[in-house]
Amino acid sequence: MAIELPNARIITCVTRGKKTGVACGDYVQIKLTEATHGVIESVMPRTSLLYRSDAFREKIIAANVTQIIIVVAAVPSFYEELLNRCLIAAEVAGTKALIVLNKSDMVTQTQQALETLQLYCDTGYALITLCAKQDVTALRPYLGGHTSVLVGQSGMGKSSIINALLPDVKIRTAAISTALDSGTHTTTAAHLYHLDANSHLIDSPGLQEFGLHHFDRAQIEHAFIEFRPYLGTCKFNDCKHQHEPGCRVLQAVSEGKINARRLTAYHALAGC
Ligand SMILES: Nc1nc2c(ncn2[C@@H]2O[C@H](COP(=O)(O)OP(=O)(O)O)[C@@H](O)[C@H]2O)c(=O)[nH]1
Ligand SMILES: [Mg+2]
Ligand SMILES: [Zn+2]
Repeated sequence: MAIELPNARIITCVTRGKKTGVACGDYVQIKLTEATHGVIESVMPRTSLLYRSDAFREKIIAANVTQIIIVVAAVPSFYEELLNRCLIAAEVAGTKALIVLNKSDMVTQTQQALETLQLYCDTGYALITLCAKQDVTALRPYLGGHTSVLVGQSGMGKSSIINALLPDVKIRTAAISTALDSGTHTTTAAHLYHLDANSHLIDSPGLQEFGLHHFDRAQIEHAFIEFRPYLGTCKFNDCKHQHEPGCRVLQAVSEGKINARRLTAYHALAGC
């Protein structure tokens, strides 16, 4: 894998033996074997780790990020469940979350997508709308001092946004149709780019799913930020907020303080 040295030179390194688990964004200690090659000796402690998992395996998305930028677009349509999963992962990882609705040039569809996304603004998440093909200045104020990872389904425009921010980089982008036939232009591995000395961007491969098997119910519950004032106040300690008497979360839903769509999303994610 490619490792950047403190002098900005990029060399190729291998991991020792079977030791894997090095992620994009990691700081590593290496031993040079040749001028342009080395061996990764160890991974430095991480300040954050974003990963997904299903029942069988875990996949690291990025390490040491401070902000997760979830890129959605009206075309091709985005999965709201995936958006919720990304937000949960950001909360558990302790990073900021920003939602970017790209392809605002598709005016009518964007309007509809904004109606769906209003719920997330009401919940407290920052949302910006932009067109990677025309203008990404709306995003710039959010990037300073952060290591941001762009996540989302394929075809939403993650690579296009990074290209617009860093015109010298020219990452290849792909229409969804070509991406599906053994495509050569989709992002297949995460890659870190420097915006300036203190701000970095990680482009990640498209996500079709975002398994959260590694989180328990309490973590997921706390990651629904608007639930927090009510957690621990239900009549039953192990309340699943379904039909239990004395459930303060259900009460908050009936009072319009929590949106029912988020409670449904919670039940789907927590498997209850
Ligand atoms: N109409 C429109 N298309 C865009 C925009 N941004 C990206 N695209 C197109 O969407 C497709 C997917 O873009 P890409 O950056 O590869 O998406 P990624 O898979 O999320 O990295 C490409 O065909 C882009 O040209 C935009 O703002 N408007
Ligand atoms: Mg891409
Ligand atoms: Zn409850």
